Amino acid sequence: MSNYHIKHLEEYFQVYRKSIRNPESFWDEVAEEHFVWRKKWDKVLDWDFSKPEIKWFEGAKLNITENCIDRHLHIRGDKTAILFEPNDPKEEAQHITYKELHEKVCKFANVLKDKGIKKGDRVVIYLPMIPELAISLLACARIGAVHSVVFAGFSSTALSTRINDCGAKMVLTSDGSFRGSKTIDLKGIVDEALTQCDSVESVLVAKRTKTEVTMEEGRDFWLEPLLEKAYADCEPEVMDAEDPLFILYTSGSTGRPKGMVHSTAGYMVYTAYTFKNVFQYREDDVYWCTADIGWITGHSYIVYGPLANGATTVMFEGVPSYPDFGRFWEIVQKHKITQFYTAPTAIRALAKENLDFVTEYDLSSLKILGTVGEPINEEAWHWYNDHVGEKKCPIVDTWWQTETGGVLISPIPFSTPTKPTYATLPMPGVQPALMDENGNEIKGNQVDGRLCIKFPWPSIARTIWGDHKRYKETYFSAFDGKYFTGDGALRDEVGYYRITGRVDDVIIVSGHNLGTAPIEDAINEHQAVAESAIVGFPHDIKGNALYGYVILKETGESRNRENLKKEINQVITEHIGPIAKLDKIQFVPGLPKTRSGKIMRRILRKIASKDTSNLGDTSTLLNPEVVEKIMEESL
Ligand code: 6R9
Repeated sequence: MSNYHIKHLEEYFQVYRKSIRNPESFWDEVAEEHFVWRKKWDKVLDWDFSKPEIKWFEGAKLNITENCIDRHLHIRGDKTAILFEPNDPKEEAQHITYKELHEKVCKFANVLKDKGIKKGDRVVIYLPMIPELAISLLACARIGAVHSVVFAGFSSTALSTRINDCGAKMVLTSDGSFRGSKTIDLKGIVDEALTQCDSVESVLVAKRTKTEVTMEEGRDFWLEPLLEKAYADCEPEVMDAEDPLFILYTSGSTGRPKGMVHSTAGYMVYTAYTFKNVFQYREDDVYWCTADIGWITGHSYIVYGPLANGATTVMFEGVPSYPDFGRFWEIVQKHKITQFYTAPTAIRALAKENLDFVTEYDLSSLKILGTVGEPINEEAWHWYNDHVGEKKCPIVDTWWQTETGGVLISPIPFSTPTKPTYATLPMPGVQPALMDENGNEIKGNQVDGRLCIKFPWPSIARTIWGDHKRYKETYFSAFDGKYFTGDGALRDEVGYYRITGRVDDVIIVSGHNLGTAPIEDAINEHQAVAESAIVGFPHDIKGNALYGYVILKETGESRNRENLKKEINQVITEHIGPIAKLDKIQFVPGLPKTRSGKIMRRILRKIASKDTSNLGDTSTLLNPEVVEKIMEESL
């Protein structure tokens, strides 16, 4: 039996049981067999959730880039490591082999060293989805610098807040970025951010859009000429298992951003292990995750997890709607993608368009589909399954968080039977628990509660940069001795988990915290509804009542609004019960979303309770104009 690659359900249960009975020997074996170490660990795990302190593979020495690059050179040096698909379909795709990746990363690492970056220094990366982005993460890791990627769609304020929080010495950026038909002036945004930052000594600028930019003498340098001169080999810095690998700020749908710190060895072992199993990766596969490397999904499942497995990983610079809504499927056909991993928000957007955009392309190379980021509603799940997977590709609904580093709950394709809207079963080594409001664990099946994890897994974030107290308060204080995810979940009759949404957003209905997802799912079943979001608002008599924001499909626009409201409540009554009926329904043109596609319910809640004087941090909001519109027309 191989611990590393699970191939059927029976094997999953065997491996899972073993991983719970003796987590240390389980992870010891995985780490021993599948990675290269400069020195093995003295102890597999040391942990105390009350402090909290978590250490995996203490005493081990390694460099993650040796695992992601060097060790592949002899066996798959000429294999494509990174397949870059540009924004403009007319521009040629780039195939970067493992050998080329090695050279590029080494050169980049030497440039960083030349500019004074040393082990432990923080480097903020504000780059579009071009190869330099993936290469820069690896270059930092090569020399032990701590990278902190800021999604290149964030504003200058969001950028400067993050630079200051981690005290970055350097910023990596580009002249501009292409997104669909738009060109964005990234360097200008960096310049503006840097007026607020003192720690940054140098800025390296990659050339992409060839737009004119201002270069500040002594601070700003073009990357290319430096790379050209750089030496093509760079000895990897030997790191301790627990040395920080990167800081990544959570998307900030609630309050001030938190710089989650991930360490080296545990993160590597867990992302590689889950990548292999969740995507059943095989040597000749071409794997594509559509996320941006600015999110944890991109870190773990575009860069580190795939490369640690010697995979071919696709990086796409553009957007799903350019030059038209068939772009994703055109890419699947062109590169014969085998695993395709995206977010429900993208699926819903594409499902709204004409089906011809999908059927026009040959998607027969696909074997496995994945989703991540928010609960996937039933309608979107079926659309994905029927039209993209043509009913032959299992859908892995992967639940996890920036804080967890890797996937915690997901089906293992071809092993775990899937069920729409269910993330199904925990990964080996992961021990979920559902908790009630009084802090007791709810045992048994067909129950719902707050989702906690009872035992550490290797890639759990170790702290919040500069604020360990906040780390403890946020994740380890709500439930004694457990990591609290902030999500609500239910466990069905066979023990499958369904994530129902953030518990801050939960509205207690008839003693049950149904979560926002199942109610929204019901609303979305109405044929005129494209998308919806519900929040609670104070109600004189009931204490709490439901307010629904509903986006109509084009076909619903001409319908009588009062009738639609009745019908929507009828659908909710049928699916959930009259208790979950909405008191107010507002038809809206869009929903406020973070740039990673998550609904900012905090804002909707404020509008519903007529408390709009201070909307909090909106610097990561994708569509501020929608908020204005919703406020104007609120009920
Ligand atoms: C990986 C990522 C984390 C939050 C998480 C949960 C929601 C993610 C989900 C899901 C239902 C899934 N979430 N995956 N909800 N089903 N498959 O998205 O990290 O950006 O930190 O967000 O996203 O609410 O707590 P992050």
